Amino acid sequence: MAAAVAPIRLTAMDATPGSAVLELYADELVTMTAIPFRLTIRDAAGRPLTGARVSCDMTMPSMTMPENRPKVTERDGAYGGELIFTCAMGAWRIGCLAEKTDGSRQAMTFDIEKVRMK
Ligand SMILES: [Cu+2]
Repeated sequence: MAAAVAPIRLTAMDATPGSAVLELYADELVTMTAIPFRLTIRDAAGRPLTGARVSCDMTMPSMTMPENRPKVTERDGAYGGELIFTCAMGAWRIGCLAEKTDGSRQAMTFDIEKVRMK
């Protein structure tokens, strides 16, 4: 299903370049549409991080929004699910947190400039 679309690829600004990549499977980001996503996290050696507990929190820096936490499932060495942007009145921020099997945590922040109203 999602593989047919070339994803929009976002890099976490607070992670080592290339170590956290969020792919959104959509031609264009529009509101009120379930958009499949895939988060790939790599260690220093470039290996995909597996076995972590990953959660994501979608917020808008410019306003208070209702809680928006997509369900995240690990599959094929990445973490994915579907997310929905509920507002087109500004930038979005997707904050993801990986709790690794060794107990350490990695935070990753992805910024999205704008989403079009459907
Ligand atoms: Cu909003």
